[in-house]
Amino acid sequence: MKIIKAGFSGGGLGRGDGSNLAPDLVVKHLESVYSNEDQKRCVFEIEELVLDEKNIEESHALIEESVSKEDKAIIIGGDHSITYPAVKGFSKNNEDFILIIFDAHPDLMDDFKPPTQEDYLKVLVEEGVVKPENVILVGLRNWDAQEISYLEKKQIRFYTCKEIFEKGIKEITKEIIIKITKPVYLSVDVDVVDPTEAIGTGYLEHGGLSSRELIYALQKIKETNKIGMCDLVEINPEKDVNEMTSILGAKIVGELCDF
Ligand SMILES: [Mn+2]
Repeated sequence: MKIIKAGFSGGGLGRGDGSNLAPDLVVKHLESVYSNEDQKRCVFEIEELVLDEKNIEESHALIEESVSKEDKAIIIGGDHSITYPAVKGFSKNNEDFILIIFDAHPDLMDDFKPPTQEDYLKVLVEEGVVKPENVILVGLRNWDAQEISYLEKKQIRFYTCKEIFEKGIKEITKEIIIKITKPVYLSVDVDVVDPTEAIGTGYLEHGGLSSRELIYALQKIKETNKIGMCDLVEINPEKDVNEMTSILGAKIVGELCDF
């Protein structure tokens, strides 16, 4: 599996500072991932992007170009703003696709220019890169009023942690898989996981998924053979304890390594 290291935190509005260090640490811990739970040996080919923290436009353009050249890859960020150029790059090769995002937040604040971690999804929808009916958000539990009204206005499907708790992750995963009729771009913001397991991130939101629930959902989505591209974002080594969140990141990448 191709790994694209996109250690960029310049779209993190200051709170993402440190997330640029995540790719090195996640890749370091991949050395301890021998085979995943599907007994697949994980072999990685690493590409490192040289990105300028002070130049969002240029860095995003490099990410977009790099992603557009790949059929399949796992992109390790970086703050969530990198999903903006990565999805744009993916959309060049996939006219119609589904965007599945695991995140505690919808990232639908009013447009900043250029896109940041708080509004990248709104910009993708507003620019028509992804159709709102093709977006699925999983794990939401903190949002601004304007984000709630935008979700309603655009009729974007979302699963809150409350709904996931009520129905159980197996049922929710089944509902998601039924909707997978096209290629998938999968984005995983590590803050979807509860801070007890993923403390190394910018926005701590209690009441999150367990790592097992996330991994189960990812494994099942992988089994559809529809994933084209995925990213893992918002791991912040500067806020981490004993590199635990980076180790979780390596676990996630390992489980996804054979899509
Ligand atoms: Mn988030």
